[in-house]
Amino acid sequence: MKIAFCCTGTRPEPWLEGLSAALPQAQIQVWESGAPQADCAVVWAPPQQFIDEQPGLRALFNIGAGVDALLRLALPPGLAVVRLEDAGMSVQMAEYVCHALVRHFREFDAYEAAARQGQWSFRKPRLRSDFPVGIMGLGVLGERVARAVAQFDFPVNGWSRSPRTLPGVRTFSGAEGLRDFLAASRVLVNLLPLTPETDNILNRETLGALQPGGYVINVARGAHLVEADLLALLDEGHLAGATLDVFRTEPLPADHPFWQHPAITVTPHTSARTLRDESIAQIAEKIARLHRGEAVGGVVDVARGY
Ligand code: NDP
Ligand code: OXD
Repeated sequence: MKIAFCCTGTRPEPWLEGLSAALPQAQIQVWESGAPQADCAVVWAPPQQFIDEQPGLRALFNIGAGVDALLRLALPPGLAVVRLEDAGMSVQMAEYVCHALVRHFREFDAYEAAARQGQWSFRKPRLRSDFPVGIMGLGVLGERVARAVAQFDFPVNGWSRSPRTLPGVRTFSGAEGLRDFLAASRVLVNLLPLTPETDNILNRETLGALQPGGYVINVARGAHLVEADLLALLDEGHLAGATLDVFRTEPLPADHPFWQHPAITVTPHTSARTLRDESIAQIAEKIARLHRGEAVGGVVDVARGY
Protein backbone atom coordinates (compact mmCIF):
# COMPACT_ATOMS: atom_id res chain seq x y z
CA MET A 1 0.00 0.00 0.00
CA LYS A 2 1.36 3.44 -0.97
CA ILE A 3 0.40 6.56 0.96
CA ALA A 4 1.18 10.13 -0.08
CA PHE A 5 1.49 12.84 2.58
CA CYS A 6 0.55 16.32 1.35
CA CYS A 7 -0.26 18.67 4.24
CA THR A 8 0.40 22.36 3.64
CA GLY A 9 1.92 24.09 6.66
CA THR A 10 2.56 20.87 8.59
CA ARG A 11 5.98 19.48 9.49
CA PRO A 12 5.88 16.03 7.88
CA GLU A 13 8.52 14.09 9.85
CA PRO A 14 6.52 13.25 13.01
CA TRP A 15 3.48 12.33 10.91
CA LEU A 16 5.51 10.01 8.69
CA GLU A 17 7.09 8.41 11.74
CA GLY A 18 3.71 7.89 13.44
CA LEU A 19 1.96 6.62 10.32
CA SER A 20 4.83 4.24 9.52
CA ALA A 21 4.73 2.84 13.05
CA ALA A 22 0.95 2.34 12.84
CA LEU A 23 1.03 0.92 9.30
CA PRO A 24 4.37 -0.94 9.05
CA GLN A 25 3.44 -2.60 5.75
CA ALA A 26 2.74 0.74 4.01
CA GLN A 27 5.13 2.91 1.99
CA ILE A 28 4.58 6.51 3.07
CA GLN A 29 6.16 9.47 1.29
CA VAL A 30 5.88 13.22 1.29
CA TRP A 31 4.36 14.13 -2.07
CA GLU A 32 6.34 16.16 -4.56
CA SER A 33 5.59 16.76 -8.18
CA GLY A 34 6.43 13.67 -10.24
CA ALA A 35 6.20 11.27 -7.25
CA PRO A 36 4.93 7.72 -7.96
CA GLN A 37 1.20 7.03 -7.78
CA ALA A 38 -0.20 6.45 -4.29
CA ASP A 39 -3.32 4.51 -3.26
CA CYS A 40 -4.44 7.04 -0.68
CA ALA A 41 -3.25 10.31 0.80
CA VAL A 42 -3.12 12.15 4.09
CA VAL A 43 -3.84 15.80 3.30
CA TRP A 44 -4.44 19.31 4.52
CA ALA A 45 -5.14 22.04 1.94
CA PRO A 46 -3.29 20.25 -0.89
CA PRO A 47 -2.74 22.07 -4.18
CA GLN A 48 -4.85 21.17 -7.21
CA GLN A 49 -1.63 19.93 -8.85
CA PHE A 50 -1.43 17.14 -6.29
CA ILE A 51 -4.92 15.88 -7.17
CA ASP A 52 -4.27 16.22 -10.90
CA GLU A 53 -1.00 14.27 -10.71
CA GLN A 54 -2.42 11.45 -8.58
CA PRO A 55 -5.36 10.02 -10.55
CA GLY A 56 -4.92 6.61 -8.91
CA LEU A 57 -5.94 7.80 -5.43
CA ARG A 58 -8.87 5.98 -3.81
CA ALA A 59 -9.19 8.14 -0.70
CA LEU A 60 -8.08 11.42 0.83
CA PHE A 61 -7.73 11.50 4.62
CA ASN A 62 -8.10 15.09 5.81
CA ILE A 63 -6.19 15.94 9.01
CA GLY A 64 -9.00 18.24 10.12
CA ALA A 65 -12.74 17.99 10.73
CA GLY A 66 -13.74 20.64 8.18
CA VAL A 67 -13.31 19.79 4.50
CA ASP A 68 -14.35 23.10 2.93
CA ALA A 69 -10.83 23.84 1.58
CA LEU A 70 -10.58 20.35 0.11
CA LEU A 71 -13.97 20.53 -1.57
CA ARG A 72 -12.99 23.76 -3.34
CA LEU A 73 -10.61 21.64 -5.45
CA ALA A 74 -11.73 19.79 -8.58
CA LEU A 75 -11.85 16.22 -7.27
CA PRO A 76 -12.42 13.24 -9.55
CA PRO A 77 -15.75 11.46 -9.02
CA GLY A 78 -15.36 8.36 -6.88
CA LEU A 79 -12.45 9.71 -4.82
CA ALA A 80 -13.48 9.26 -1.18
CA VAL A 81 -12.92 12.23 1.15
CA VAL A 82 -12.60 11.17 4.78
CA ARG A 83 -12.48 13.69 7.60
CA LEU A 84 -11.34 13.49 11.20
CA GLU A 85 -14.10 12.52 13.59
CA ASP A 86 -13.36 14.07 16.96
CA ALA A 87 -9.84 12.66 17.45
CA GLY A 88 -9.53 14.71 20.63
CA MET A 89 -11.13 17.86 19.21
CA SER A 90 -14.57 17.73 20.85
CA VAL A 91 -13.26 18.07 24.40
CA GLN A 92 -11.14 21.05 23.34
CA MET A 93 -14.14 22.64 21.66
CA ALA A 94 -16.28 22.06 24.74
CA GLU A 95 -13.73 23.71 27.04
CA TYR A 96 -13.20 26.64 24.65
CA VAL A 97 -16.93 27.36 24.28
CA CYS A 98 -17.68 26.91 27.99
CA HIS A 99 -14.79 29.22 28.83
CA ALA A 100 -16.04 31.95 26.47
CA LEU A 101 -19.63 31.54 27.65
CA VAL A 102 -18.86 31.55 31.37
CA ARG A 103 -16.41 34.43 31.02
CA HIS A 104 -19.13 36.50 29.39
CA PHE A 105 -22.00 35.37 31.62
CA ARG A 106 -20.09 35.85 34.89
CA GLU A 107 -18.57 39.14 33.66
CA PHE A 108 -15.05 38.02 34.44
CA ASP A 109 -13.65 40.74 32.16
CA ALA A 110 -15.21 43.37 34.39
CA TYR A 111 -13.86 41.63 37.52
CA GLU A 112 -10.40 41.49 35.96
CA ALA A 113 -10.52 45.21 35.14
CA ALA A 114 -11.74 46.02 38.66
CA ALA A 115 -9.00 43.91 40.21
CA ARG A 116 -6.38 45.83 38.23
CA GLN A 117 -7.74 49.00 39.85
CA GLY A 118 -7.53 47.36 43.28
CA GLN A 119 -11.35 47.38 43.56
CA TRP A 120 -13.20 44.78 45.65
CA SER A 121 -16.60 45.21 44.08
CA PHE A 122 -19.39 42.73 43.41
CA ARG A 123 -21.61 42.62 40.39
CA LYS A 124 -25.25 41.64 40.57
CA PRO A 125 -25.59 37.91 39.80
CA ARG A 126 -27.22 37.27 36.44
CA LEU A 127 -29.79 34.56 35.80
CA ARG A 128 -28.67 31.75 33.54
CA SER A 129 -32.28 31.44 32.40
CA ASP A 130 -31.69 34.86 30.77
CA PHE A 131 -28.80 33.41 28.73
CA PRO A 132 -30.18 30.59 26.58
CA VAL A 133 -27.38 29.18 24.43
CA GLY A 134 -28.06 28.23 20.81
CA ILE A 135 -25.68 25.82 19.12
CA MET A 136 -25.68 25.77 15.32
CA GLY A 137 -24.56 22.35 14.18
CA LEU A 138 -25.18 19.28 16.32
CA GLY A 139 -22.55 17.02 14.82
CA VAL A 140 -19.53 15.48 16.49
CA LEU A 141 -18.40 18.79 17.97
CA GLY A 142 -21.73 20.57 18.42
CA GLU A 143 -23.25 17.69 20.33
CA ARG A 144 -20.33 17.53 22.76
CA VAL A 145 -20.50 21.30 23.26
CA ALA A 146 -24.27 21.14 23.83
CA ARG A 147 -23.80 18.49 26.52
CA ALA A 148 -21.04 20.49 28.21
CA VAL A 149 -23.05 23.72 28.22
CA ALA A 150 -26.11 21.89 29.58
CA GLN A 151 -23.95 20.69 32.51
CA PHE A 152 -23.77 24.34 33.64
CA ASP A 153 -27.59 24.49 33.68
CA PHE A 154 -27.93 27.01 30.85
CA PRO A 155 -31.00 26.48 28.68
CA VAL A 156 -29.60 24.93 25.46
CA ASN A 157 -31.05 25.08 21.96
CA GLY A 158 -29.62 23.19 19.02
CA TRP A 159 -30.05 23.56 15.28
CA SER A 160 -29.16 21.00 12.64
CA ARG A 161 -30.03 20.18 9.06
CA SER A 162 -32.01 17.05 9.88
CA PRO A 163 -34.13 16.63 13.02
CA ARG A 164 -32.10 15.50 16.05
CA THR A 165 -33.03 14.58 19.62
CA LEU A 166 -30.58 15.29 22.42
CA PRO A 167 -31.31 15.02 26.14
CA GLY A 168 -31.49 18.46 27.77
CA VAL A 169 -31.43 20.27 24.42
CA ARG A 170 -34.38 21.92 22.67
CA THR A 171 -33.78 21.06 19.04
CA PHE A 172 -34.74 22.81 15.82
CA SER A 173 -33.94 21.83 12.26
CA GLY A 174 -33.83 23.00 8.69
CA ALA A 175 -34.39 26.43 7.22
CA GLU A 176 -37.91 26.39 8.64
CA GLY A 177 -36.60 25.98 12.20
CA LEU A 178 -33.90 28.65 12.06
CA ARG A 179 -35.96 31.69 12.99
CA ASP A 180 -37.47 30.07 16.09
CA PHE A 181 -34.06 28.71 17.10
CA LEU A 182 -32.52 32.19 16.92
CA ALA A 183 -35.40 33.87 18.71
CA ALA A 184 -35.02 31.35 21.56
CA SER A 185 -31.26 32.02 21.92
CA ARG A 186 -29.14 34.81 23.36
CA VAL A 187 -25.68 33.28 23.07
CA LEU A 188 -24.97 31.82 19.63
CA VAL A 189 -22.28 29.17 19.10
CA ASN A 190 -21.45 28.36 15.49
CA LEU A 191 -20.29 24.79 14.82
CA LEU A 192 -21.57 24.35 11.29
CA PRO A 193 -19.47 23.10 8.40
CA LEU A 194 -18.83 25.71 5.71
CA THR A 195 -21.00 24.76 2.73
CA PRO A 196 -22.84 26.72 0.04
CA GLU A 197 -25.88 26.63 2.37
CA THR A 198 -24.06 27.98 5.43
CA ASP A 199 -21.74 30.55 3.82
CA ASN A 200 -22.46 34.02 5.36
CA ILE A 201 -25.07 32.49 7.65
CA LEU A 202 -24.13 34.80 10.55
CA ASN A 203 -25.45 38.06 9.12
CA ARG A 204 -27.56 41.07 10.05
CA GLU A 205 -30.78 39.14 9.70
CA THR A 206 -29.80 36.04 11.68
CA LEU A 207 -27.75 37.81 14.37
CA GLY A 208 -30.46 40.46 14.57
CA ALA A 209 -32.97 37.71 15.37
CA LEU A 210 -31.09 36.74 18.55
CA GLN A 211 -32.42 37.99 21.86
CA PRO A 212 -31.21 41.50 22.80
CA GLY A 213 -27.76 41.53 24.40
CA GLY A 214 -26.74 38.60 22.23
CA TYR A 215 -23.25 37.12 22.27
CA VAL A 216 -21.59 35.31 19.34
CA ILE A 217 -19.03 32.53 19.61
CA ASN A 218 -17.73 31.57 16.15
CA VAL A 219 -15.54 28.49 16.22
CA ALA A 220 -16.37 27.05 12.80
CA ARG A 221 -15.20 29.08 9.80
CA GLY A 222 -14.60 32.79 9.16
CA ALA A 223 -16.70 32.77 5.99
CA HIS A 224 -19.79 31.97 8.06
CA LEU A 225 -19.72 35.50 9.46
CA VAL A 226 -20.49 38.75 7.67
CA GLU A 227 -17.97 40.83 9.59
CA ALA A 228 -19.50 44.26 8.87
CA ASP A 229 -22.89 43.03 10.13
CA LEU A 230 -21.37 41.87 13.41
CA LEU A 231 -19.64 45.22 13.91
CA ALA A 232 -22.83 47.14 13.11
CA LEU A 233 -24.93 45.09 15.55
CA LEU A 234 -22.30 45.61 18.26
CA ASP A 235 -22.30 49.37 17.61
CA GLU A 236 -26.09 49.44 17.73
CA GLY A 237 -26.06 47.60 21.08
CA HIS A 238 -28.13 44.63 19.89
CA LEU A 239 -25.12 42.38 20.44
CA ALA A 240 -23.02 42.59 23.62
CA GLY A 241 -19.89 40.93 22.30
CA ALA A 242 -18.23 38.10 20.47
CA THR A 243 -15.49 35.54 20.84
CA LEU A 244 -14.05 34.70 17.43
CA ASP A 245 -11.58 31.92 16.69
CA VAL A 246 -11.87 31.83 12.88
CA PHE A 247 -11.66 34.56 10.26
CA ARG A 248 -12.13 35.18 6.55
CA THR A 249 -8.42 35.92 6.30
CA GLU A 250 -6.09 33.96 8.57
CA PRO A 251 -3.87 35.12 10.14
CA LEU A 252 -6.18 38.04 10.93
CA PRO A 253 -4.57 41.11 9.28
CA ALA A 254 -2.81 43.47 11.71
CA ASP A 255 -5.10 46.40 10.84
CA HIS A 256 -8.34 44.44 11.21
CA PRO A 257 -10.89 46.22 13.47
CA PHE A 258 -11.61 43.00 15.42
CA TRP A 259 -8.21 43.17 17.13
CA GLN A 260 -8.93 46.44 18.96
CA HIS A 261 -12.70 46.15 19.44
CA PRO A 262 -13.40 46.21 23.19
CA ALA A 263 -16.27 43.70 22.92
CA ILE A 264 -14.48 41.19 20.69
CA THR A 265 -12.07 38.49 21.84
CA VAL A 266 -9.83 37.09 19.12
CA THR A 267 -8.01 33.75 19.25
CA PRO A 268 -5.85 32.34 16.42
CA HIS A 269 -7.91 29.36 15.12
CA THR A 270 -7.00 27.35 18.14
CA SER A 271 -10.31 26.29 19.70
CA ALA A 272 -9.78 22.64 18.72
CA ARG A 273 -6.36 21.72 17.42
CA THR A 274 -5.60 18.61 15.41
CA LEU A 275 -3.85 16.33 17.90
CA ARG A 276 -1.21 14.37 16.03
CA ASP A 277 -1.19 11.07 17.92
CA GLU A 278 -4.99 10.75 18.07
CA SER A 279 -5.29 11.72 14.41
CA ILE A 280 -2.62 9.27 13.26
CA ALA A 281 -4.31 6.47 15.20
CA GLN A 282 -7.70 7.27 13.67
CA ILE A 283 -6.42 7.67 10.12
CA ALA A 284 -4.24 4.53 10.30
CA GLU A 285 -7.21 2.51 11.52
CA LYS A 286 -9.36 3.81 8.67
CA ILE A 287 -6.67 3.15 6.05
CA ALA A 288 -6.31 -0.42 7.33
CA ARG A 289 -10.10 -0.90 7.19
CA LEU A 290 -10.28 0.49 3.68
CA HIS A 291 -7.45 -1.82 2.63
CA ARG A 292 -9.42 -4.80 3.99
CA GLY A 293 -12.46 -3.65 2.02
CA GLU A 294 -14.37 -2.59 5.16
CA ALA A 295 -16.51 0.50 5.64
CA VAL A 296 -15.03 3.59 7.34
CA GLY A 297 -16.70 6.43 9.23
CA GLY A 298 -16.32 10.11 8.41
CA VAL A 299 -16.74 9.77 4.66
CA VAL A 300 -17.87 13.16 3.39
CA ASP A 301 -20.93 13.57 1.21
CA VAL A 302 -19.27 15.72 -1.41
CA ALA A 303 -22.53 16.94 -2.95
CA ARG A 304 -23.81 18.07 0.48
CA GLY A 305 -20.45 19.65 1.35
CA TYR A 306 -19.80 17.99 4.72
P1 NDP B 1 -20.23 17.35 11.67
O1 NDP B 1 -20.28 17.08 10.21
O2 NDP B 1 -20.12 16.21 12.60
O3 NDP B 1 -21.53 18.18 12.09
C1 NDP B 1 -22.09 19.17 11.29
C2 NDP B 1 -23.43 19.61 11.89
O4 NDP B 1 -23.88 20.76 11.16
C3 NDP B 1 -24.52 18.54 11.76
O5 NDP B 1 -25.33 18.55 12.90
C4 NDP B 1 -25.29 19.02 10.54
O6 NDP B 1 -26.66 18.63 10.53
C5 NDP B 1 -25.20 20.52 10.72
N1 NDP B 1 -25.45 21.20 9.44
C6 NDP B 1 -24.76 21.10 8.28
N2 NDP B 1 -25.32 21.86 7.33
C7 NDP B 1 -26.39 22.45 7.89
C8 NDP B 1 -27.38 23.33 7.42
N3 NDP B 1 -27.40 23.77 6.15
N4 NDP B 1 -28.33 23.73 8.27
C9 NDP B 1 -28.36 23.28 9.54
N5 NDP B 1 -27.45 22.43 10.06
C10 NDP B 1 -26.47 22.03 9.24
O7 NDP B 1 -19.03 18.37 11.89
P2 NDP B 1 -18.11 18.58 13.19
O8 NDP B 1 -19.00 18.76 14.36
O9 NDP B 1 -17.07 17.53 13.27
O10 NDP B 1 -17.37 19.95 12.81
C11 NDP B 1 -18.09 21.13 12.55
C12 NDP B 1 -17.19 22.21 11.99
O11 NDP B 1 -16.34 22.74 13.00
C13 NDP B 1 -16.19 21.75 10.92
O12 NDP B 1 -16.82 21.63 9.66
C14 NDP B 1 -15.16 22.86 10.95
O13 NDP B 1 -15.51 23.89 10.03
C15 NDP B 1 -15.26 23.40 12.38
N6 NDP B 1 -14.02 23.13 13.13
C16 NDP B 1 -13.31 24.18 13.64
C17 NDP B 1 -12.18 23.97 14.38
C18 NDP B 1 -11.42 25.09 14.99
O14 NDP B 1 -10.33 24.90 15.54
N7 NDP B 1 -11.94 26.31 14.98
C19 NDP B 1 -11.67 22.61 14.63
C20 NDP B 1 -12.50 21.58 14.07
C21 NDP B 1 -13.64 21.84 13.35
P3 NDP B 1 -27.09 17.07 10.49
O15 NDP B 1 -26.85 16.56 11.88
O16 NDP B 1 -28.51 17.10 10.11
O17 NDP B 1 -26.20 16.42 9.46
C1 OXD C 1 -10.56 21.63 11.43
C2 OXD C 1 -9.89 22.84 11.86
O1 OXD C 1 -11.48 21.70 10.60
O2 OXD C 1 -8.81 22.75 12.48
O3 OXD C 1 -10.21 20.55 11.92
O4 OXD C 1 -10.42 23.94 11.66
